[in-house]
Amino acid sequence: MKKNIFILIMFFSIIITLFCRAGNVNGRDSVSDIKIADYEYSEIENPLPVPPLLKNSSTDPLKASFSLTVQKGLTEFFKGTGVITYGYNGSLLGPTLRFRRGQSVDISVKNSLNEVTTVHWHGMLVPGDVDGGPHQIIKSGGLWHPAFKVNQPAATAWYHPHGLGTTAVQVYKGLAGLIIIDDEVSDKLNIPKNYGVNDIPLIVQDRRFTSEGVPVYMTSMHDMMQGMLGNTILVNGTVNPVLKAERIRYRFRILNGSNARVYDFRFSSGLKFHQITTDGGFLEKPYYTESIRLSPGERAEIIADFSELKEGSILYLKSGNFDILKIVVSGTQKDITVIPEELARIDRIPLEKSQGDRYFSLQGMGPGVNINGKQFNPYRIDENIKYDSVETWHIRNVSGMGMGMMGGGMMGGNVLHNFHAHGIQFMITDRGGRIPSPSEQGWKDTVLIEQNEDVSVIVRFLYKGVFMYHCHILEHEDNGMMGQFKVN
Ligand SMILES: [Cu+2]
Repeated sequence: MKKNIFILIMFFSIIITLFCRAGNVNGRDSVSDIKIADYEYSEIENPLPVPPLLKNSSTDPLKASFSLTVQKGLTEFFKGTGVITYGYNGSLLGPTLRFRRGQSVDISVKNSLNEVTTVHWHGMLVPGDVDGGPHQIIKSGGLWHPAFKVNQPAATAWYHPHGLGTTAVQVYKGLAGLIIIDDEVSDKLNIPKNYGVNDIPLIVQDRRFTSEGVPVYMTSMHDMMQGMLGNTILVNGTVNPVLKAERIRYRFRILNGSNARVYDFRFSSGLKFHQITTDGGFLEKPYYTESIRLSPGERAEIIADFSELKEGSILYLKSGNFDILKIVVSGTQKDITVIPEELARIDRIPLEKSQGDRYFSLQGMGPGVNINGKQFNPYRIDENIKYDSVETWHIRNVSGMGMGMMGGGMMGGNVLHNFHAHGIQFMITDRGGRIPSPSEQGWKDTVLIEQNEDVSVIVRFLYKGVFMYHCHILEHEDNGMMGQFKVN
């Protein structure tokens, strides 16, 4: 009886919250008059754009200076349907920032939006006061000048807004960009590294388009539960992208920049590829596989070898039924790159160094999602951690518990969460009682946790300040599935 009343209360609170938040990204429609396209809106193909590298205005090789403006713009995802989007230094997404290990970086961020924003450097090891979480607000018209030293291995990271309760909608409107970190290890590897030529960034996001080609946000009950899932995939902000490729090896830096969708990337032809990195840098050895799973916020670099394919071959990078990127392979270009047997040495933290355990229970649903029974409170520090200490964190997704009826049917079964923490890179030591797959045996800052699954990670805390930990399904984060830890 009690359980039924609880479910009823949850149901009505979800409905109310949903109606308060639902609508067009441009604030036009109500839920009832939106027609969602149930097919890919258009077949017109577009060349895959590559985000430009942002110019470093410093002449000192030990320094890097960048300028970003957060702005509003107009984007035609489909011809003749201009819609308002957000971007950094442009109307959608942002330029790629390229840092070198050892560099002192300063960034000038101007907020030209009519609302507050923040810029979080996801995957960067930086102190809490420049991390760009919900405490480092940039007011409308305001400026922010974070500065930090890059001291971490070569990796692909990214930047995106992280305002209180506004992360999901601001990312959905277009705010996201890549960060590339180079170091001596990446210099020495003879892998594809010519940005935009054989080293291709892929920012993969899904959007829900109406049958008129207009993106809409939060139009169904599912969106509150599982996060916002789209009906169309964008790569680097473009629908139906095509890459004209040579018959050589390509490195793809894949970022799952979606709000809530989990992808199982594979090639349509069954072509196997080498995964070479996880979120925080190179694996020790390439992992030869035919698919890779990435949840929101996660990154992986892969090398695909097209040299054995026939002239004019067409293949697709796919996930489920989605064609994510069409690749047309041709040409006779020579390739001097290799797939090395060894990539990097990883300084693993020995398990016996762990000085303590902490437990994080990802639970609840819809507007009630929480961690350890608590929803986010910016004025509360949830975990106090000693600087330079090593801990084991045990993260559990218990969303399904006691929710049999709703979890099984209407809500679509498996409730996924993932766990991202700022200011750290961790190593997964245990996934569901097993050692993790080779695909996850590198530095991570975001990890997918399926329903009723336990994941343990070991981590050393080398940066001081207040940091967030949260579910990176952005609607869950904004609904309060987030906490704060303080390293001191
Ligand atoms: Cu979640």
